[in-house]
Amino acid sequence: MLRLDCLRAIYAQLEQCVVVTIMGAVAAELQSLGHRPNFFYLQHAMGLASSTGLGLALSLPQQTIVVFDGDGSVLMNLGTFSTMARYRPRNMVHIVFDNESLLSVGGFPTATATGTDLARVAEAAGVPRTSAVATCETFVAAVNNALQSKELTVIVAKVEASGPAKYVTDLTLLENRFAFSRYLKSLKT
Ligand SMILES: Cc1ncc(C[n+]2csc(CCOP(=O)(O)OP(=O)(O)O)c2C)c(N)n1
Repeated sequence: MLRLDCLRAIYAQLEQCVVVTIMGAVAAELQSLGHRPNFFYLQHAMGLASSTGLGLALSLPQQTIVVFDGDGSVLMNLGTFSTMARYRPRNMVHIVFDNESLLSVGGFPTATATGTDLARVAEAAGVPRTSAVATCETFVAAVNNALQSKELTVIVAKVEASGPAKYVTDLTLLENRFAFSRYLKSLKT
């Protein structure tokens, strides 16, 4: 399964959500489908996309927050699942694209390549809804279920370790940050 195909399959639904991604390949892929003011590509702070999403979910309870993460990033901040489960926002879907590697910086293998199961880690941390998917159809179904369930959900999607040739977006962090901030302020909360 290709991450780009997954993103393409749910892209239309993201219009109604507040979206945070990690830096690198996934940010470039999402932006290649078309940037929207409700998309924030978190740069540099590896591992903290879900923490950013959690803060947004708690402060914007009327919005649905979707976080696109990577296995390497989650492994740098594994405690995030416990913190998410502790606060248990009903409006947050955390999608981890697990390509078993640090693709954006050369493709070094991560611990998910040798047995760490992030969906089970999330479940053991107390996240109420978790799923592991490996096909585009099951991915779309899992996302639709999560959006309808109104319950904190972690979806771990096994994807191929391949992505765009260029991993940079053509938006600078500051430009994205200010536009996203204005978008958030425009929301009726
Ligand atoms: C604290 C920190 N360490 C290292 C980096 C460099 N870095 C940027 S992207 C990345 C890999 C991210 O891996 P993963 O989350 O699995 O996503 P993928 O690149 O595979 O899509 C690394 C190590 C960083 N930005 N911040």
